Amino acid sequence: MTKELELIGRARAKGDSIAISSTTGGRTYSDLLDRSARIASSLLQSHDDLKEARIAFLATDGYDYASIQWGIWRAGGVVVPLCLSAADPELEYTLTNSSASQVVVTQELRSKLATLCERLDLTLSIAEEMGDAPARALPKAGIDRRAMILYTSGTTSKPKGVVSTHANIQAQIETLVDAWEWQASDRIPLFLPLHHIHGIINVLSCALWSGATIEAFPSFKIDEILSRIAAGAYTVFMAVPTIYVKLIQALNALSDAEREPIIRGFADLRLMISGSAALPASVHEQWTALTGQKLLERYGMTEIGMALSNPFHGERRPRAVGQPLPHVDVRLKSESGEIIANENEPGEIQVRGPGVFNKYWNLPDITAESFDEGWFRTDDMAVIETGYYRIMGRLSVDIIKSGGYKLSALEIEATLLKHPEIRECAVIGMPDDTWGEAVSAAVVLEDASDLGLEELREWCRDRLSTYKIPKKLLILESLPRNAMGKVTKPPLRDLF
Ligand code: MLC
Ligand code: AMP
Repeated sequence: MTKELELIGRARAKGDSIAISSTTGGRTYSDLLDRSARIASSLLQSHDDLKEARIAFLATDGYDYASIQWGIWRAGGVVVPLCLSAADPELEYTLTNSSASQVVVTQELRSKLATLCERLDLTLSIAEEMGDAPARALPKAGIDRRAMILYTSGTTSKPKGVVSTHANIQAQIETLVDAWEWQASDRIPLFLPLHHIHGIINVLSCALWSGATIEAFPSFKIDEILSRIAAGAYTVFMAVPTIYVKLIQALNALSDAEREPIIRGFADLRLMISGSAALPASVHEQWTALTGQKLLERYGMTEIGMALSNPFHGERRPRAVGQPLPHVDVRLKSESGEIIANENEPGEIQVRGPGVFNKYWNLPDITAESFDEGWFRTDDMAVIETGYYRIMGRLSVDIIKSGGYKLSALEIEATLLKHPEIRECAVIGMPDDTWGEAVSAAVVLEDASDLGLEELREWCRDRLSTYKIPKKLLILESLPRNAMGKVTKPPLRDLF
């Protein structure tokens, strides 16, 4: 079926309401429609339809970001959002792996991509210069068309491109709008990175779908956000556990008089959500003690959107992620391959439903292995306890969750091994009160080396995103190995 995307159609009905306010001022839904149509016309040039061409883009400002994202969609392209803190080799990998046909960037970020695009012979368009293209008729593609590729780290050393269709995205949005009772009167701050679904779907897209208002920050600017909380600027707040830890630390550092209006602001919100990593029960409880708010914890993944959620109405239980969201089927499968029918028996979470992604980009075998009779295998273990799912951890030691980012130990190891003074290495996530897990590297150095943590971190800066750079370094004579000679990671935990 070919008709206008529902996200766009819904925006038309919102006209002059403020969609996104940011440092550049308040922009209405009409502004967003107008600018994205111009960007789409500019991308199309003489073509009728981008026909799923991959267009990579990078923007700090929320309004720029949404205009470019909608512009690519309205021209019939697939969005490939880039990571703001990525290093050059990571950007190059994303651009080449997705075979992006062009890149859109805002003026302020031009220098981050100009040399790379020139080397890769990719057209680099500046968003601010795309407004003068003559308006063209825009294609109306079906919602089964592919819409987005997000890169996610996994048990392969290089990130995989998760391809979602418009129908997948729409299903992911609708389930949350329904479950969390999004309203046009909602106001939400957006400070999460916009190359992952938490920021893209749960915040940006759900808000725009609902006709709500977003206040966009270029990153997590804690002082500015706290002062807006005190001013009663929002109704809904969504963040990763690390952010709640940082908020607790910040509130505890204030005097009673400074803290009081902020606490009142938090207490007045209609909904506060945590997700993307396990929320420790202690953080959940401290937050309630400080603000009176019961955080709603939910569980999701790039490949599936959100799957499990504590209820909007009803008990929000610490350490639990609630029950399947509307239109999402969830089952647990035991190690021996049985579907678990009882409470208190752990198994792998498997998910089915319209929000589940289309495929991994150019990886047919890995895509096939990721499904079990049509159910997506998450690699996360869970158990049902008195009606609620509780996440127990991941099947793989090579996946690290730090600050809400999913990282591959294998990817970081492959980079560290390029260091001329590192002979061998093994990367693990060590428990960390603020970050959930901290990237930690055990290395065997070449004989004459006296490499230290700071020098290694500096070397990593041109090669890895900030959050992948090891926080801890352990120098060993040799790595622990099993009888087959394979490095065994669990014993390393006791050595850090
Ligand atoms: C940054 N730093 C880290 C780090 N990240 N140190 C250890 N571990 C990490 N992960 C260090 C930096 O090197 C720097 O150190 C200092 O912290 C400040 O860096 P920053 O980048 O300015 O930090 P900050 O802005 O405070 O970032 C923290 C954060 C950010 C929590 C706001 O990490 C963030 O936005 N995380 C959200 C990620 C996310 O959206 N994930 C969702 C994925 S989707 P120095 O020494 O230089 O000062 C998904 C599905 C689902 O998971 O279910 O949602
Ligand atoms: P990503 O691949 O970045 O989308 O991250 C998805 C992963 O984050 C999941 O597979 C889980 O391991 C983890 N995750 C998301 N939400 C939660 C949660 N509430 N509790 C524990 N882990 C979570």
